[in-house]
Amino acid sequence: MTSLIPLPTSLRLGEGVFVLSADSRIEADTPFAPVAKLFAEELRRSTGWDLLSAVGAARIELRMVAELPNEAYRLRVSRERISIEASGPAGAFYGTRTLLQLFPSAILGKQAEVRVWSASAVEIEDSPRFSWRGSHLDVSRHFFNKAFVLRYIDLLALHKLNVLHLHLTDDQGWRMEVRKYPRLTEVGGRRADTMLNYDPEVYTGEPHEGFFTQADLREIVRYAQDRFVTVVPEIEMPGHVVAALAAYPELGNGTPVEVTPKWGVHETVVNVKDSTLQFFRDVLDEAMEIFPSRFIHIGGDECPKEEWKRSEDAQARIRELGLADEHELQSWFIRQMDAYLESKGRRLIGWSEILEGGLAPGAALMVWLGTEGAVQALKSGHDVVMAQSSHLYFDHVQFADEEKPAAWLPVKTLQTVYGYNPIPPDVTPDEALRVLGIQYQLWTEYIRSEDRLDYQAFPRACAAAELAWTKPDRQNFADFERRLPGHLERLRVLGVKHAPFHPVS
Ligand code: TNX
Repeated sequence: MTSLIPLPTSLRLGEGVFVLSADSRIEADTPFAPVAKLFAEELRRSTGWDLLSAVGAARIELRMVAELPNEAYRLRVSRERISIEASGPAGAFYGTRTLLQLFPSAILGKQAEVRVWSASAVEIEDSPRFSWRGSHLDVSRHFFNKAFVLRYIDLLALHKLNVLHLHLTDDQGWRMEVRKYPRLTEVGGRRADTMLNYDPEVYTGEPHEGFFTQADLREIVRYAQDRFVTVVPEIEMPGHVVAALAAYPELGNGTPVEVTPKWGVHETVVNVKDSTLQFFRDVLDEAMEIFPSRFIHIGGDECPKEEWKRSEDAQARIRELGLADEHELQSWFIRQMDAYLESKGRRLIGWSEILEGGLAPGAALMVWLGTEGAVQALKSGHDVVMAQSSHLYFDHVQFADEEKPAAWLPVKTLQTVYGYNPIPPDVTPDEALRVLGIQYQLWTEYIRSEDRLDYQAFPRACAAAELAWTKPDRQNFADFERRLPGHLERLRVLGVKHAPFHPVS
């Protein structure tokens, strides 16, 4: 019995097993050499063998075949050999991810004591359902360091997830070094205190700080690239900017602020002066230098309009541009960024609220609110990523009887997640093709430690991975539950402190 997660498109069990030994040799067609090298390094960590230079007859072959779709692979395991076929390196890499799951789970560990490394004979054909298979990670509310992010990227790759959306800036902390504006991290990267859970009266009394240098971010990007994960940076604007304003008050509307210890939506937003737009273009320039991602996330959510209603400058801007109101002003702001990113060959993506006052022409929508916005965007020809809080917010608790950081915090069980239908109602099959994929969110207001992050993420991320990768006709929650214990064993080998699993079927 295999316990593959996510489940492949088709799987046929064969006869016997392939036994890996010190003289099993990994051979790859030239374009797949980097994938083979990475895979050999992984195997060396657990088995102690260097299979790239082995000379034996039993082979693991990575072969290029032109006709398979991008990211697809074919994996055949027989007694004599293993072959992975793909048309490109991503597919070859996913073949190796599946192969890892066919060996005993200790293959994922270090210097394992296992003596016989065998994989059942199988024939697998596989390709993904969606091209955007994402995880969001909020490093602003609580900072998670480079080593942790690298480990997290490996976990994403094991699940065939391929987007890491890094939420780098927010009211409570700015976490990306910007050379032109050093105070963003010097001042904006530290807060004096932290709200405990969601009680505005209760604080931890502890400062919180941290940021990524540009060198850190480049290393993260490279590490992710090797594992076919695209890192999408998010620079929040025009709201969720308190940390930036603490560093550069001239970006604001006159109210002095400090990096806030409080969660929730803050009234403080940026002003709409030319110099402020230029500030964001400068920041985006540095982000684009570091992140090759086609999509750049500009936030755009939860931007209260009170300050703009009171601001002379904002009102003058509205008159000068002939806009109806502050919502159109927000839309205008986002359009400026859309045009800028487009002029650099990139594309803007933003949260649901960038629909307010009209979606910028090239923008893609990341849907966290209801499906109406998704439908509207799809019908007007925009791409969407489904990231709805109703199913995919993993900061929400997993069990009804769990202690909650805030009484109102909803429950998202494993079954809730698995039951998510990312295709909004009332769209045509053609429109549905513009659903790029799904993404789960790890907002970190209440996630203060690495162990807690593991706990909130897993095993729900396993369910999300299956939603993102496996075709709907192959999805079945009872079958997923049957495969999960074997998969959790792998996560334990990797040191993941996942939440408990209580099967319901
Ligand atoms: C809403 S979702 C937010 C975040 C919070 C999250 C908590 C979104 C685009 N904005 O700022 O962290 O809820 O669940």
